[in-house]
Amino acid sequence: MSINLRTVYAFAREMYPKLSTEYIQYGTAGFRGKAEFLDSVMFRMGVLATLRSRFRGGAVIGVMITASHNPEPDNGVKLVDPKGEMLDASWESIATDLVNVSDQDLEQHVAKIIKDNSIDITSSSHVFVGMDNRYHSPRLLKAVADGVIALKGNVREFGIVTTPMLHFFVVAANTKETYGKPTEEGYYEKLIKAFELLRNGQLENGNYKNNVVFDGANGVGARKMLQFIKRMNKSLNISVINQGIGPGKINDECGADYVKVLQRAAHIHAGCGTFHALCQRGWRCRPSGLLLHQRKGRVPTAGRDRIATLVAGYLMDLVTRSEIDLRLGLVQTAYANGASTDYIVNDLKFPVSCVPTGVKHLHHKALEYDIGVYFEANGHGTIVFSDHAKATIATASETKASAKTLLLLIDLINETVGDAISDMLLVETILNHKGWDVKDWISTYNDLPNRQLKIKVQDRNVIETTNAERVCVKPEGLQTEIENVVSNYKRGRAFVRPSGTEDIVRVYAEAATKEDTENLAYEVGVLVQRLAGGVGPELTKPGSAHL
Ligand code: NG1
Repeated sequence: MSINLRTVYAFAREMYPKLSTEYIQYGTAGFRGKAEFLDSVMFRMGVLATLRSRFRGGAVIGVMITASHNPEPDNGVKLVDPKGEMLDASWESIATDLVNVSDQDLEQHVAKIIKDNSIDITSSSHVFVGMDNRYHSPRLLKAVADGVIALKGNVREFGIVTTPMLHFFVVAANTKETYGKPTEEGYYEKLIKAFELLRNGQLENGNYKNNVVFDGANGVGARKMLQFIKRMNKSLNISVINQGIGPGKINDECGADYVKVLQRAAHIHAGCGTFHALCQRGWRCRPSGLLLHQRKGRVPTAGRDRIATLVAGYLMDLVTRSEIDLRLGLVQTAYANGASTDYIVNDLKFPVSCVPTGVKHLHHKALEYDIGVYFEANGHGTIVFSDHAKATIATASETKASAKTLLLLIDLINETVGDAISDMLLVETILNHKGWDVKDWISTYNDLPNRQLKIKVQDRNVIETTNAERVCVKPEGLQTEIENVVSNYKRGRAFVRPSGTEDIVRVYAEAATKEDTENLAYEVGVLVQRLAGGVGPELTKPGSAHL
């Protein structure tokens, strides 16, 4: 196969010219921005994925087109490495440079990547592409596919899928289907089979009832949930709201982020009658995040920390009962509620570590354990099992029922990345096994009230942090001022960090009471505005209006 790099330039010039000179960076969630400026970015990511696949000996590389929880006019792209991990950090800068180079320099730049990484450009390559249901995604998908074609790579388009589904397909293909079939059907099949075996015909137990409502946030998760329902043998009764067929927009006044960050009940654009009538539990979803909401009008009652503690406690119990010796660990970020960390460390006696925000950091740390549980700030989480853990569990499952359950859990969990649908099925399984309703679950510990704020500043990168983002080292003096403020509040904790996905600085605060939490968040927000170049309107003092 002969490849002429001139084709890359020709495609770029004719079809995907670079329209913006603004410097963009491959961040925690790949590239994100206004969709109208992303065509050239997508084309170049198609090129990069092909190079990466050749670099990795022809293994499948995934390209996901989504801006996840961002507003609808935004889109984004991220690459998935062969084992389902996020793109290796050493290639993030290659991605950044490739996207920022001018059209004129593109051909030479691609040649340099090939040379620097000793890539055999004539070898085979495979790229899987998926997209969310934003209206501009199909256009952007075509740009990615053209990037692959420009380098004569093989591209397989999956159309509208969730991000975790694409990770699943990549891993399934790269493991020669031992992980599952790399198709939408293969994904449903694997999860549903494990879920129904774990249910074992027991649909209700004690306080656990078999009805849930699923808020699809008008996103791709809603469509896929409907597909699940079609294939499930009524093993879980699910009503889907915000299906994306009414007037509602993606993540607009609904979804996990809206409910969690603003602490308001979501708008329900369809099927609201069913919400309370049917439901003891409501799952609020976006493609990645997950949140459980008990009743209409109430703020959320269970998010990532509750899920993490429920899962950790359950795994600990199964491992103990199976009489196997495995290293268990839970990975959190600074956003984890302080009360959850206390509960996990003191009551469950489960080892905990804290890492910076971003799935790649959590996933990486979780791999250090035999069974690593992680849940990201947004509720995005999963469990990873080492090969040693899998083999030990398989052996024990021959004699121990608890180990058999563990074995099925491995199949139920999308180990490749946090998957809200798989996580929901996992929680439903655990609650059913325990005979718990939401009240039982929530009563395990009391969350500290917490508050997040978004602060607009001139340049969010003036903020630098250390110690898993819990300490701010720049601008000078800000950390000392934060600590002074925090010391006035009982059980107070606060930190600030630049967002990796939005042009803002995030403030997190928690304290013993709701009122204190609001005041603490406000005070820290004002400090950020003063010391880090705030550009937004003045923050409203708590009590005077809604923040
Ligand atoms: P940033 O914008 O860096 O805070 C957000 C979420 C992360 C993760 C990424 C990627 C919060 C506080 N942060 O990151 O958890 O989901 O987006 O989508 O929710």
